[in-house]
Amino acid sequence: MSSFIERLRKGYGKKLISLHAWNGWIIVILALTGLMLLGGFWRGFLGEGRVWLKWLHIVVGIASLLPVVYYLFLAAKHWKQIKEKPWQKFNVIVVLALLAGWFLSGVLLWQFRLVGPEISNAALLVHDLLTWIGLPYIIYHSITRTKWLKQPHRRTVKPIREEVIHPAAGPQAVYSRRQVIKWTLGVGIAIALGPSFVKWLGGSLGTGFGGASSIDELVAENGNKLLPEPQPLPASLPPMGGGAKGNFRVYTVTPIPKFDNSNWSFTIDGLVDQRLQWNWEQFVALKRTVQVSDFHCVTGWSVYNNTWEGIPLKELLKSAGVQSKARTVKFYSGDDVYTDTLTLEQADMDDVMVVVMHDGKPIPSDLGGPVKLIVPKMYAYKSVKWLNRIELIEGEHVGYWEQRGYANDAWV
Ligand SMILES: Nc1nc2c(c(=O)[nH]1)N[C@H]1C(S)=C(S)[C@@H](COP(=O)(O)O)O[C@H]1N2
Ligand SMILES: [Mo]
Repeated sequence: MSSFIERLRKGYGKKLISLHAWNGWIIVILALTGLMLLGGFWRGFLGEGRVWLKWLHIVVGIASLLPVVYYLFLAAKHWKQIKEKPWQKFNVIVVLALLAGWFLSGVLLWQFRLVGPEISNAALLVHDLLTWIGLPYIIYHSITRTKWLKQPHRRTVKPIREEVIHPAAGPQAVYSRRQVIKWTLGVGIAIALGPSFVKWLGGSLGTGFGGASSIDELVAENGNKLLPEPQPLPASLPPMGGGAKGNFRVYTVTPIPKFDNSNWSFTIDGLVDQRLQWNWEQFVALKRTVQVSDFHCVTGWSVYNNTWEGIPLKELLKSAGVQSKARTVKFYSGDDVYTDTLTLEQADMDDVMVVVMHDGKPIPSDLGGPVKLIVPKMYAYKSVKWLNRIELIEGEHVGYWEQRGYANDAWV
């Protein structure tokens, strides 16, 4: 073992440099794939590619452990070498802490089924938070470390003239210009990323476990115009569950559809005794009930204690009369793309609901309003947004995310 370490330490300088480069590339790949997985824009654009991207992110994430382990062999010597350089020491500690934090929270996210929604939810928060801190830090670090900044003699604009004019102030002038560039960069990165960071922070932490102002924001920006507005039952307002905890991330694979009374309807058809269709005025008049349940997305976030008001799926199916040939309930979204299914047995669960209100307010267009499905015992990709048609079919159908690799039985 010790001879192995000795061999490692030979040519140590070169090794450190290539280690640094490897680590840099790994971080670049993880940052790009991670940001694409996060972004709503890419989510729609990628479709099936998203599943592959997620695997790439996970595999490279695991591989990121290798340079760290390799570094640990060289660490003692490196540490001695930078004894007098507090900033370099600080940098090594920051980078190692970031990598460790990303790695651990990443493993928990990867194993979300094993650890359950509460832990994976926390892991997602940590993973995102580290990204918001770590990425600007690493971008800053990598830019300020380029040769251009480190070796003033390579610059095209040389400080020679300053030296000629103010010989004594020569070296200082070089230093201060470098400082200026660094500061400009730092401030630039902060300005570029700051607002999104604050928004994220507000969404995830500040309001996430207190009031729910960002749901309120989405309600205020509701793109649908459907009248009359549904009137909440007493159990809905004030919400029986005391108000949702957490915030929804707006997920969609299409542009967000907008509805008004002229283009919205709701249909139950297929293998039913009686095909049913409602316009909005008729649909809001249907008898509703209220339930409190949690909403879990398979990517790791959850919203707890939602007070949903709507029509139990069971009741809708009963009123249409399901024929004995039917095996599968197929749900269609008004985005004309997204579909999903439940078996008739699953559709018979009491808490599967076609909802029109959340915490006593209409469901905003961003969150799938005016009407969406909720299946509390399953991951939220079953919760079809902009639900406008239920078809009973004999065979099977593979839903949008199921076609792209998610499990057909989405039990939490
Ligand atoms: N029509 C439609 N429904 C959908 C989706 C979608 O992209 N389109 N995404 C699903 C997924 S994966 C989740 S987590 C939830 C997200 O609901 P939200 O956007 O209201 O937070 O909607 C589900 N229903
Ligand atoms: Mo999801």
